[in-house]
Amino acid sequence: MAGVFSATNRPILRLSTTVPNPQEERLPRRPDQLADREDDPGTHIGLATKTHTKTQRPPMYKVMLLNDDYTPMEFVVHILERFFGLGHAAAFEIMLTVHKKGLAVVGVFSFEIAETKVAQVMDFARRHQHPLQCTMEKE
Ligand code: TYC
Repeated sequence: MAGVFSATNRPILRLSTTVPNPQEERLPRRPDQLADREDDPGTHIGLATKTHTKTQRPPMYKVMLLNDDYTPMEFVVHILERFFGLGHAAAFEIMLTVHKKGLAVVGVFSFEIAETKVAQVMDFARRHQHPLQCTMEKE
């Protein structure tokens, strides 16, 4: 099968093409297919076609928080609750993962949403004079 596939074998790139279909070409035509040109009534028969429609999924972006030695833990928890809609327990857990491992993915979004989250976090941290870093990366 043609196309581009992800590791899970789900199609990630689908193409839309219209190609002649020899099987359909031999089928009887519907009346509306016999004459399809206003200036040449009854003389033009259209080529039967089969359309292969393949859909393309938009790329997704991981938003990550990076650890540092200065930003207070409660501030990071607050960011995760406020901008990523996490409950307190989940926010605390992710904050601890960042603290221990150096970084963690806090969500996966479309490009525009990811860009907005990064900007919101960076702006909020800067306004509170914390060096917290938030970045995004194509999945
Ligand atoms: N390491 C920070 C501290 O000990 C806490 C922290 C966690 C900072 C996550 C940034 O993304 C971060 N106060």
